Amino acid sequence: HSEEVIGVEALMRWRAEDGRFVPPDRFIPVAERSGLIVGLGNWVLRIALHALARLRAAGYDRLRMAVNVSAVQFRQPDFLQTVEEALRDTGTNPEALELEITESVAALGFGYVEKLLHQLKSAGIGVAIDDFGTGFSSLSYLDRLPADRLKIDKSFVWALDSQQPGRRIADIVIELGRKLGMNVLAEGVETAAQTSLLRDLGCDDAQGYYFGKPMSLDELLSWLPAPRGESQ
Ligand code: G
Ligand code: MN
Repeated sequence: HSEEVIGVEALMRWRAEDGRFVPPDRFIPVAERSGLIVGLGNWVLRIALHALARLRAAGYDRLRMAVNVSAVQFRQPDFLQTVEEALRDTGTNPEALELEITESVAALGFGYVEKLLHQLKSAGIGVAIDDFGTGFSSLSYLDRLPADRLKIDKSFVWALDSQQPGRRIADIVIELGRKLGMNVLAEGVETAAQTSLLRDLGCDDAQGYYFGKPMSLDELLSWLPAPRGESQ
């Protein structure tokens, strides 16, 4: 609503030896199946928190960093400890970190997920439910999970461009998130028309190519408007 940049999402990129990029939807499932995602995910978390420290040092002291977490990482018994260590080692305020999980964590069992989310919340770490609406959602679970943010999957945002039926899901998800007391963020926003529709529907926040394309940290530092200098 204010056009302010509230945060960034860390996105893993892999450039192969021939210089071409291997897309994350190809290498992440392989990393998950092989278990390599655990080490890779921990590395990403640390790189992202170091990047956040650089952003904060440059005056962007309110920015948050969102980091995607695979269900495979989430089910590691030492997951919370790993995150807390990364926060400590990088001197990051836990409130500045938001972990993105998908509905696929439901496969780990409600009790497990609920307990871990409560622990993350007590540690001050934010949690967002990513790609919401595309996975295995159980609404009764959702009501009891202490997540901070619901991220509407981009397919529903893109459907806003079509006629009436396409709009209904985004509308419903926004309403659902609000009623559950969560912040609602739309993913994959590409046009001004989508932005204004989402605003009218009461969506809190948005991300997507319309605002900024994925970029390196150095590109981000020059892309961001000058910090306003008001420290908290
Ligand atoms: O290429 P694209 O920007 O669409 O990739 C974004 C998606 O790729 C994310 O929403 C997420 O699903 C996946 N992804 C990117 N980086 C990471 C990461 O560090 N960890 C995990 N688990 N998934 C990631
Ligand atoms: Mn994400």
